[in-house]
Amino acid sequence: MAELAPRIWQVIDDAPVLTAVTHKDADGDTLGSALALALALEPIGKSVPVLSSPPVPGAWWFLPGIERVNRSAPPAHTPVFIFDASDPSRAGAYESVVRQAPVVVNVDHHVSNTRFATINLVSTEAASTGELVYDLLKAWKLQIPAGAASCLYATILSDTGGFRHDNTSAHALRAAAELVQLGADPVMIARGLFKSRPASSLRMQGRILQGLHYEFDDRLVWGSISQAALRDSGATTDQADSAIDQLNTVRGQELAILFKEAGPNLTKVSIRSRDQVDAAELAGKFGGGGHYRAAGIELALPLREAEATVLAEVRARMNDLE
Ligand SMILES: [Mn+2]
Repeated sequence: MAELAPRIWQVIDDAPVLTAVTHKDADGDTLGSALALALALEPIGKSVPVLSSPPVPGAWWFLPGIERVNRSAPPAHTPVFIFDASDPSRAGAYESVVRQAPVVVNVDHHVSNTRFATINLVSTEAASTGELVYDLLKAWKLQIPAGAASCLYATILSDTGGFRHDNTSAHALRAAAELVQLGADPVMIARGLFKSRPASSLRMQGRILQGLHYEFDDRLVWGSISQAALRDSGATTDQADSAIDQLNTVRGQELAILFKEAGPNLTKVSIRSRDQVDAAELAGKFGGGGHYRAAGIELALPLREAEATVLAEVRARMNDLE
């Protein structure tokens, strides 16, 4: 950080316009990081368009500055900041914007980051990518406006699962406290993150919970949601994302897996593990990635085939544990 912060500042200093890119299927971390950079740099005269591969999940409506996302076309020949993305393909529709940029700054905390950029600020110690953005803004001695503080607080609250995951470090908690001091609104953000689900998402969760499978003495819990079940409950695929956390609440559990049918030949898989299984490594077997205890896969397979493929590997590993 001490060495990279001045180099990254040089990029900003030299450019009147900077493009901030999130990863596709945007989450609170990637959006909060991009928006915080925009909100913190605007007061010093920078223009920072924020690009996020559509459709941007509606769940992030409460982030300050969210209305500016995708408001303008990608500007040409500007430095690009990309947040929380392990490789350029994660930019989705904006991959070419990243690939064609003269300078790319990659800010991320994923183990799987390929260090693809001109400058790579990658720290797996950080609870959220936004925590790194916070450290940058502090290193640059920039005034952090209340809106940016809320965005950064949201990255930490969301990536630590409300201060429950193993990335809940002293540094993350300290950053959160300092951000509240700077005007971040913890009640608004907690409400936005945890108390703003559409009723349809609760109905959909009911469908998932009813159809769960318990194997290996409840140490493996898995379930799936089909497009038909999604339609019946009135929910969308991105609303299914939070259901995985409900699957991961059984005492003595090692692995929770949720299969989401995203199309006739596309299945999204969410994995949560406890201690004995490396979720990132498991996901990596199928071209996915993530962290030790939380990872994801996108498989170009129909739902049932995706289940069979992943579960064969999973059961082999669960057998090895015994
Ligand atoms: Mn993240």
